[in-house]
This record gives sequence, C-alpha cells and structure tokens, in this order.
Amino acid sequence: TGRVIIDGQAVEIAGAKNLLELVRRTGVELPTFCYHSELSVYGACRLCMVEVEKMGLVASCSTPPSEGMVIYTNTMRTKRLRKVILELLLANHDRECPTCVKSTTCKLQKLAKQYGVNKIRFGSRDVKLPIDDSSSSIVKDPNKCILCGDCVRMCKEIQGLGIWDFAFRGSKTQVTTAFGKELSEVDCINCGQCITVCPTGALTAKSEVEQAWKAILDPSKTVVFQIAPAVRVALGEEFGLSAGSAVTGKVVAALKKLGADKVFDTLFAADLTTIEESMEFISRLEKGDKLPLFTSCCPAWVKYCEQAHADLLANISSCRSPQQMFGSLVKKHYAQVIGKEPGEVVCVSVMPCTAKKFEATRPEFTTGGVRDVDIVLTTVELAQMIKEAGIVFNELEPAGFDNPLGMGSGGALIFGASGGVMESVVRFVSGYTSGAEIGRIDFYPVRGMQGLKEAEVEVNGQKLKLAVVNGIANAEKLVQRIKSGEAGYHAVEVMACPGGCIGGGGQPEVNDTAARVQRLKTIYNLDTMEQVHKAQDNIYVNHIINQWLNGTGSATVHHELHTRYVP
Ligand code: HC1
Ligand code: SF4
Repeated sequence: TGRVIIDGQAVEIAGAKNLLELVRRTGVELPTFCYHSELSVYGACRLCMVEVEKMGLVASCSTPPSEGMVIYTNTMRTKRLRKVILELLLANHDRECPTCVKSTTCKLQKLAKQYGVNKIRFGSRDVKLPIDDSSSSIVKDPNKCILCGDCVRMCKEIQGLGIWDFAFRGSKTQVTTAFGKELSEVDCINCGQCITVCPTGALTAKSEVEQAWKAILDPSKTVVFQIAPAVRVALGEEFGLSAGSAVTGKVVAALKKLGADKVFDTLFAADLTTIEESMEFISRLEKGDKLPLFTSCCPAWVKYCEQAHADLLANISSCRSPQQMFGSLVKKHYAQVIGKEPGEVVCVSVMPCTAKKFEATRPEFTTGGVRDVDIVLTTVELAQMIKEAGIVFNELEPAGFDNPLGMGSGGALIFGASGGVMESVVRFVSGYTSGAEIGRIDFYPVRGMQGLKEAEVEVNGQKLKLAVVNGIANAEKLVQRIKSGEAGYHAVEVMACPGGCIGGGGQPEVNDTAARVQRLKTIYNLDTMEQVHKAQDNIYVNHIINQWLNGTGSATVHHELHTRYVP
C-alpha cells in the first residue's frame, strides 16, 4: 500500500511486485531483456535501471516499491548506462544482423535502435563458437547469446527440465547444456519454449523453408499441405494484424499462391483423433484398465514421458497425433487415390510447434520407407515463405480447404487450446453413450490459461474425473500426485506449452500472455461459429473411416492411426 512518485506523478503501489510494473502503469515501457512476468526475477541485464532518490540507480525489476519512493525513469545517468550496456552487449555479439533469422524481430537490434546506439566504442569479439544444429527442432548459435538467462529459467521453471545452464566464468561465461553435449544428446523435449523468450538469434527453430521450396518447385512432386488449429489464430501477427486475428481463409489462399497442390486441414485428423481416443477411453473405462488415460497429441509430452515415466507409457493413448494420422492417411491412401507412389507425394505440415518437427522424424511414422510427414514448417516459417514470394497477405481473398481431408468440427479446432482435446472427447463420449443427438456441449471448466484445470462430468451415470495441464513442470507435479495416490483421474490432457498449442515454440513472438489469451479467445469464437460442433458429426471423417479404413475398430485403423510406445 501507499504511493510512490514516478517522474513527478503519484502512483498507487497496490498489487505491484516491483518498480518495473509500477512504471509500466504510468505509460512508460522500460527496456529489459530478462524480465518476464511468468518467470522468476533475475535482474541480470540491468537495462531497466531507474534512479531513486536516496538510493541511486536500481534495477526496477528486482526492487520492490515502498511508500514515498521518488523515482526517475529518464535521467542522464539512466540514459548513459543503458547505452553503455547495449554497446557492451553488441561488442560481444556476432553482428551479422541482416543475415540473422531474428533480424527485425531481435530485441537487441530493436533496443539499439530505440536508444540511439549508432556506434560501438569497444572492440569486437574475435572468438567464434560452434553452432549446434544437432536437434531436429532447435538451432543454437552461442555467438548471439547475451546471457540474459531467459532460456535457462524458462526450461527450468515452466518445463521443469533444466536443459540450459550457465557454464564457465567471467568473459568466458556461456549458456550451454550439461557437459556441453549437443542438444540432440540431452533430454530436451523440443518444445521450443526457450526460443519464445530468447531476445536474439541465439535460439531459433530449425528452418525447413528451403526443403519446402524445393518440393513446391519440383514438378514431379504433388505437394499436400495440412494446417494445424493454432496457426490460423497467430499467423496474422507476422503481417501486423492484432494478436488472435482469425486468418484461416487467407492461410489457405497464401498456400495455393505459393504453389501447394492441395491444402487440407489438420482439423480433419483431429476429429479422427477425437473419435479414436474416445473409443479407447470408453473401452478402458469398461475394463477399468490403464487409467487415467493420458493424451498423446503433444510430442514434447510424449518424449518427456518416455524419458521420465516409462511406467506411464501404457496409460498414454495409443492414438497417433493428428499430424501423424494425417500423414498416414496421405501416404497410405490419398497417394493411391491420385495414382501416385508415397514418395511422389510430399506432405507438408504447418504447425505452431517445434516438437512436431521431431515427431515427424520418428521412425515409426513411415510408409513404404518414406516419411508420412516430410516437412514441418512453423507458423513463423510459413510467414517467411509468404514474404519471400512477395504475397501481400493482408489483401488476400480468403480461400477454402480442399476435400476430402479439408473439413473439421469445432471440437477439432479447439485442440489448439489447452483443454481442447479433453472438451472434444467429452463432446464425443457424451453423445456416443447417450446414443442421441445431444446438441452443443460447451465445457467451460477445462478452458483457459491456468496451468492445472480439474473437472467432473457425468457420463452414463458414471462420474468421470478429468484433469488438464499445460507446462511440463505442472504435468510433473500432477503425475507425482497421481502416483502417490493423492489425486485420481479417469483422463488427463497434457500440453507442454503455456496455454496449449496457441503458445507453441513455432508461433510469432509475443512478449506477454495477453497475446496468447487473444489467440485462445479467437479459437473459442471460431468454434462457436462452426456448424459442425462435434467430431462424430463430421461426415467426411465418417466417410473416410468407412471407405479407406474398413470402419471404426478395424485392423486397418489400428495399424494406420495408432502406435505403440516402447519403454
Ligand atoms: Fe497442436 Fe494437434 S492441437 S498438437 O497443439 O493435437 O502443434 O495447433 O496440430 O497434431 O490438431 C500443434 C495445434 C496440432 C496435432 C491437432
Ligand atoms: Fe528446454 Fe524446451 Fe528449450 Fe528443450 S526446447 S531446451 S525442453 S525449453
């Protein structure tokens, strides 16, 4: 309680944890690399320094406000200090800005411009450290690291993994993996959350843009795209549209202009996943076996479970993720329908996720020796291709998906938000067990950004206990409670990224949770407008199950849409 004076203006302290938050309330944005409201305060970059009477210069992120403080945000000393810090960082930084993936979105570049750093009074570094591109999802360029520690805290605090840490001392300090191993050799789950907080080009997604161009420009290949649920509520941000703008029709139009032969929808496969996972759930409930059922769509969660909880693998749904169900359908059936060999059809996914790149390389997801999903582009990579092609995205006339793999229900759309898979399963199971048309089911308890959501639903006279978690640290806590008997559920949905896929490591960069909330809101708005609300009402999916897969529960379905996790 109490008040402080900021640049001559009285401000109520109420609820503010630090001076940085209070200054923001006055409409002044202080520069910072290492402050993220969802992570612990580190106070390393010192850029957010303010001058406080009787205290001098303090880091605003790590200074709690107290009654009567008199604060100045813009003095000769703060100005000089910020400039020196930025110059020192730049002196020690690989300044290949125009060729850097993060050029124009890099925070170091942006702040250098904003604070008028137009010369560097210090010598440049001459050491060049090796780039680590061993991972299928993430590239690390240590020459661009500014040691803010954001990735370290993200991986430790939100994902509970601690893949990154500081090593060496003084001017030799680096952020690296344990024993400096390559990223592919450690237990990284490829979630890409470290990328989302990296202010520079030190951590970026492994680009597959060149492979995609090669396929599109090869006349002997038929190139088939699928678009994940969460891409359509975020891609617009790359073209200056507000967070959460719905751009579904424009994405399809852009892909057709780029040269896609067919543009299908991951939503189609998500409906298939809902049906398969629900049938599996119903069967486990009847047998009272392998409960709780854990969802399997998130490849970062699956990898985590393989590494940390092999004893739980039997509880994970055997369903392939929608991305991989789609790939399997394309390579095993669609290719045949259009008279092509699996190798002549290139299946490209556009995903909000870096772990999907890894998932697509898993050896179990192949047909006739070729990968089911050949190329995985992130939302940001697709934006890159659209820009390269000179397409004026904002002026595109919307286009519709192709059939037969282009239709999806509202239940499939909400897969892109944490809680969506669970809600979609609830929509299916309630309808299936009642055997009647049940109308809309909007299941609010599992919606929202919270790390853990719990809900109960009555199906066929049985009370089912459900849990939804996002963030692997939250998942780990829940697993511990389940293992100790402290908590019990029938089904658990896990997504590795905050808010679910809308907050994936391949999405346009956002500095706060507000943008994620907007994306989430749009997903549910789009669901409300969908005429087909539940997976079981997707007539195209029902048709394909019968025509291509010999009906629900067939050996074909089992073989082509499911997988096995081997401890
Ligand atoms: Fe997701 Fe999924 S919802 S995992 O978050 O189950 O990536 O969007 O495509 O596969 O459908 C991601 C999103 C995505 C799969 C689906
Ligand atoms: Fe950690 Fe995820 Fe980054 Fe891997 S990708 S280092 S698990 S935050």
